[in-house]
Amino acid sequence: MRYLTYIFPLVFLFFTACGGGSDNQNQAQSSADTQATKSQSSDVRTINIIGVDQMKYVVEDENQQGITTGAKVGNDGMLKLETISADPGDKIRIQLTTQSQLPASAMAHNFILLMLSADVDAFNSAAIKAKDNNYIPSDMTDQIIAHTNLAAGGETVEVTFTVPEKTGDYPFLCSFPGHYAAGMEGTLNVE
Ligand SMILES: [Cu+2]
Repeated sequence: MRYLTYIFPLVFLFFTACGGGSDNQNQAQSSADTQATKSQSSDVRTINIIGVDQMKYVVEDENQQGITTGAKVGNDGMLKLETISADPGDKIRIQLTTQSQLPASAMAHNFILLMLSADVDAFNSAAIKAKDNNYIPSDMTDQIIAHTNLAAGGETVEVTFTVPEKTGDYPFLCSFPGHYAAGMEGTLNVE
């Protein structure tokens, strides 16, 4: 009987090794996605973003639904995230991972989505002084639609929100000091 312990992992290995090529896997994945969309109208679209030491939001997969990208950042071929497009009422989950070897005090990122009417420069200036509140200015929270916590190197944070009904270009930024000025920002285009 004790040999079963060794046989089961081998059987697993066998099936894994016989799995189809990556094309087949992608097809299976996309059809699974379609089915999920059909069966659940309240589906949440997840967008994976990486925060890098160059103080930019970048993406590993530029083919994620509804995003546009710009210049290459760093040597890993990752592209700067420029915009996220969404329909009013969409549910979006932002997952932000920080890639850094630096300590949290020197390098961390967040994702803050502001109202259409927000003054981004003023918000950012206030945020820099709000270190004790993780760079969220407590007297300007009425300008925030959604935000993550800070993610230090190796950490992932996320926030899920419903896209506003009013169309327009909503600004988002990282409020860690210096990052917005360095280009860690973009827009959510609601159309
Ligand atoms: Cu940042």
